[in-house]
This record gives sequence, C-alpha cells and structure tokens, in this order.
Amino acid sequence: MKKLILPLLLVCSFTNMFAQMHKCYTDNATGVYQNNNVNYRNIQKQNELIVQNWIAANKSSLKTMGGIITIPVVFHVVYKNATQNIADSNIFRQLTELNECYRKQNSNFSQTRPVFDSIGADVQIEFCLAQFDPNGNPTQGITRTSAPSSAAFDPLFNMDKVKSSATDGVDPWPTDQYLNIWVCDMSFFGVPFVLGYATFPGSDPALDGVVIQYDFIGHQNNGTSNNLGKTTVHEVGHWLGMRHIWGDGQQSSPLCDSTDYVDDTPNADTASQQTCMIKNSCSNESPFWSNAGIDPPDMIENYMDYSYDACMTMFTYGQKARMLGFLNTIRSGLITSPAGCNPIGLDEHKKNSTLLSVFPNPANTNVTLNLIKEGSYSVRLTDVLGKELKVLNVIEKKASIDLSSFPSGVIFYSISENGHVLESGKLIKCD
Ligand SMILES: [Ca+2]
Ligand SMILES: [Ca+2]
Ligand SMILES: [Zn+2]
Repeated sequence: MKKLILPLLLVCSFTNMFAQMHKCYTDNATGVYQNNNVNYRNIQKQNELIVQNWIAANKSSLKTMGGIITIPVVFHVVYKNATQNIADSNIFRQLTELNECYRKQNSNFSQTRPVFDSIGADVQIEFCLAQFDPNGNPTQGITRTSAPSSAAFDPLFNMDKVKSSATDGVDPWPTDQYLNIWVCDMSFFGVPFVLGYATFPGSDPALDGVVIQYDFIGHQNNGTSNNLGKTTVHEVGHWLGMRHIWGDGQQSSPLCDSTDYVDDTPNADTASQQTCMIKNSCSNESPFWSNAGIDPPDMIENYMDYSYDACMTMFTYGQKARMLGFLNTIRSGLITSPAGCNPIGLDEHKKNSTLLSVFPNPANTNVTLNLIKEGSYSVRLTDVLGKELKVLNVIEKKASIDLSSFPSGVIFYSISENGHVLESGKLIKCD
C-alpha cells in the first residue's frame, strides 16, 4: 500500500503544478536563473544599490523633468502554425497599449480611485519598433520564424528555448540596445500555462527580454479577462526593474513585510488573484502613507498587480523613479541605442507628431532632440521670461544643442516648420 501512495502524491503534485495558469512566470524564471548562476543574487543586490543611489540623487528633479525616453523594440514571432503567426496589427496595437500606459494616456485612468489618482505617473517612456537591425540594415522591428516541429516553451528542462536559434528560437538582438519581445505558444500539453515572463535588469544578456503568449499580444479574443494588452505592460515593467506590487516572497502569509522597493505603492499580503475585488490586506504602511495618516486599500489599479486587464490603470511616481533609475544606470545603453525608431506601427497621434525624445533632460551640457523624420525645422530656445537664447535650423532627425553657456533652470523649446509650431516643451539646465 505504501508503495502506491508515493507515486500518487507525485502525480498529484505534478498535476497541481501544471493545472494552474500563471499570469506571470517571472518569479519562477528568476528562481531558475538563481539556481543556474551562483552570482545572480549578488548582481541583483549590487544593481539594487546602484539604482537606489540614482533615485536618491535625482528624486527632487523627477517630478518636473521634461523629455521622453524612447525604447526601440524588436518582436520575435516564433510560430508553429498560422494562428500563432500573429498579424502586424496585433503588434501595432500592443505598441499603442504600451505607449498609452507608460505615458498615462490610457482612457481608463479616470476610473482610478481618488485615493490614488494624484500619484498616477506619466512615466515618460515610449516604445517604437526598431528601424535598424544589429547590422545597421533597415528593419520593420519584427522577425518571424517558423518552428513547426518543436515546442517553444519547456518549463521542466529548458524554459528559454525561444531565445536561441540552437533550440528553434531566435537569438536576441543586442540586449543593451533593444527590448527583445519573443512571441510564442507557452501552453503545456495543449493547456494555457504562462501568459508572460521577463528578465530583470542585469540578467544574462543571452536571455534578456520579455516572452509573451501569442494570443495576449495587443487586444485579441483569448477568452480571458487579460485581453487588453496589459500582460506585456506588466512584463516590460519587470524588465525595467519593477517587482510585484505585493513585494513577492510572502506567498499569502499575511505578514505585510515584503517590499517592492517603492514607497507609494501600498503594502499587500498577496496578489489580487486576477479580480478587481477591492481589499485592504495590510494596515502597516510606508511613511509615504502613514505620515499622512492614511491606510490605503491595496492598489488593484496597478499594472504590477494581477488584476484583470480592465482594472489596471496606473503606475505610481515611485515606480517611475525606479524604472528611470534602471534606464539611466544598468540599462543606459537603450538610451543611446543606434536602433532608431520606425514610424511603422506608431498610432496616428504619434505618426503626426514630430518629436520622439529629448535626452538627457535635465542636462548640463549637450541635449539631443530626436525627431521622427527629416524636415526643415527651426528650434527656438527661450528662458522663463520669454527671452530668446538660441535659434537653430535642423534638417536631420537628430539635433544636438549645447546648453553649457545658458544659466541653469528651466529652458523652453519650440520646434517649428514653415512658421507653424509643431512641438514645444521644457528642458532643465543643471549646474
Ligand atoms: Ca510598496
Ligand atoms: Ca493598506
Ligand atoms: Zn509579474
């Protein structure tokens, strides 16, 4: 009899392990990376310190900073059949979703509860399809690879098959210059198993990026309440260094002592279990809340929770600081990436705009304006009193402006063509 019990237990735990559909597999993936690399934890600890120092040094200027950082993206679609070879339009819709959420232009932001709506941040990060491949040749920023004979995902023996051509996947494009998003089927024995997972900054460059189940890219009819493209918004959040809002690690024990390293996201004892159910699982809160005498509810609106896509509306200023911290340190190669930005795939609003990014901002010497297309532009800089500081003509897609002779403080810029102002904004000149 005893002999029978053990195999039965094994079978049951195996079935339980795989019966559950994982909204996000990032923690499981991180566990695998920790097992495979003894230095993984130390590298993450060092990176955490670097980012915390960056945030401490830049905290005061973050709320008023102008400018947008644009991240070039390549989607690698690896498919077994025509259904999995999703349309360009799904990818374009995903790009729009990313841009709306990271720029706080999502139409559902208005449903954010009043206790949180003043800390919803425009993260000032945008995403575009890469314009140049690693060899400098023009690209659409999408690769398509047929791999009919092998499963793209094997959680037991090789989770990251899709990331290597040696295992019927696609090698990443240089991970310091591109955000690689692999799109494939991660069902297991035909059952939906994982919607997405990501690597944290500082991971193995051969594996760095995001993997998304093919029918969760953009707005597709996938038969779930996670059908509005928020899976990718969430996973890119991990890729930019964010933890789950409940801080991971406590696995539903109501200790409320885990942290996501962000002060303005309330503590939570566990994930919101994919519903929009209002709850307040922790009453011990960070000084951000306790100093104001507020015990906020769990922030089910946050993209880094597990709520249904339709419940998610926001990132906080604290999360923005964290993401910009990683982008300006561990992931700084993205900011100067030669990958360019493809106007294909940007929504109409973006297509009609002129300016892609202003960087760095704040700046003390040179600032670069990245424009969507070549033209005949006039860039005018003025101080806060409207006094003209400089006018320059720009015909290329990039303009570098030397600020070193200007006084520190706010400088306004406007970009015009044929006398019409196309874009305007402000720069911060530092000492
Ligand atoms: Ca928090
Ligand atoms: Ca609370
Ligand atoms: Zn996650």
